[in-house]
Amino acid sequence: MKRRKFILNAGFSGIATLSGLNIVFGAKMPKGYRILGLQEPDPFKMFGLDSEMVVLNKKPFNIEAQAHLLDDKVTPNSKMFIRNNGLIPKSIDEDQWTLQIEGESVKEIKSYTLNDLKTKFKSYTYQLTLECGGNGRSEFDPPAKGNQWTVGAVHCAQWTGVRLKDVLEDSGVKEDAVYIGYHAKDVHLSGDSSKEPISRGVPIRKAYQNETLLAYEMNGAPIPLVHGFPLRLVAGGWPASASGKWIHKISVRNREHDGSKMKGMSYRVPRFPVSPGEKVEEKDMKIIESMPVKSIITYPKTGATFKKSQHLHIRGHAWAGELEVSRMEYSIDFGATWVRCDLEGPVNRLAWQHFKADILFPQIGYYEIWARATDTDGNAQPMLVPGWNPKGYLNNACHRIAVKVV
Ligand SMILES: Nc1nc2c(c(=O)[nH]1)N[C@H]1C(S)=C(S)[C@@H](COP(=O)(O)O)O[C@H]1N2
Ligand SMILES: [Mo]
Repeated sequence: MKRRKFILNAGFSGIATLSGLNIVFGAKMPKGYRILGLQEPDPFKMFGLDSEMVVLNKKPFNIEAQAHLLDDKVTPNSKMFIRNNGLIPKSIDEDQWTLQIEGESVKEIKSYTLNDLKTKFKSYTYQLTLECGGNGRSEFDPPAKGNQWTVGAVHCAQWTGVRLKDVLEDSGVKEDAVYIGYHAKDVHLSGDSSKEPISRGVPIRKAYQNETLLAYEMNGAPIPLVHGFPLRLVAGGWPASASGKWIHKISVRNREHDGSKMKGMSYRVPRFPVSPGEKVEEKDMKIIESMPVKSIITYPKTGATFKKSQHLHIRGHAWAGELEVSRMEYSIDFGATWVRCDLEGPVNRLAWQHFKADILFPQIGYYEIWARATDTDGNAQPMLVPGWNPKGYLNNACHRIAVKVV
């Protein structure tokens, strides 16, 4: 792909040009007409999205799923939410791509081509849950700025690549290493190439987990451009912001990584509970690590109608950051009583788990089905929106759907 810039010029001559190219019948264009070459590209076509995906923002692209779209056990590309902080890199040459391991705490700076990674190290495939830290933000009151995600900023795709720890070991990591930070090829919204849209990372202990991958495949094929082609860090169970797309450098740090969106209020929550709307100082904020326990009902679609005589088979997924989900329940009486669902174990650590249940409704009418997951530490999802925080992160309130029984 070649970097192109569309610039429309209509000089004194009255001759319209697009990027220096003469628009031959430009003088005949209806007044105020926006030529195709300048129109927004269609994200549905560009990213091959399911027609029911919801676009929250076009610059940068932020697109979410709806609960019923997430029904597959492995999320297909067409139903994966998209979260960009900057502009998708345009010119990527896979053959020229390198990953450099650098930083104060690396013994030797090393550079790997994609082919080096693929041939020198053992590859692994895991299904990994990635949820945006701001998933559910739209429910906070007072509202928090940022993408107003509802429930659809989560996916669990299959990632193939090499273990970050194997590559770090190969480069040689010094004893004082505490953190790694990623550097990526996306472009800052300002167009300023000296600024990085995002450069986050994880502590060494997370970097060294078996499931923390430098991935080059997603769902059995090269990673789609929008999800990080040709190389992505994948750190399942943590806010997805830790999983850098389009990465070309990993810095091994002797202190907490201080890249773009690591400091200030970004991807941080208060160290202690605060009241809604309260001003919180930066020093009282801490970095989000493992994501909290959560679940989603993916069948039926909210609003569906069923016959009273019919058993309703509900299903969905549950996940719990670094932990597992140990219990899954549903309620049809607004949480007065809870009934156990069937819950499967994860296919591998950090993958979401599937649940199902059979419901027979006592009488006709309107119902809400609420779902509640509990993790292996005994933490259950709250029924209502949990701890308000300035940036609107970590809303793991119970998901609910409406059904009519006739
Ligand atoms: N380079 C880069 N990596 C990135 C981002 C980004 O903007 N640039 N966004 C992060 C955030 S905030 C999220 S939630 C996930 C979204 O991943 P997805 O678009 O593949 O769903 O990517 C993360 N990795
Ligand atoms: Mo995110």
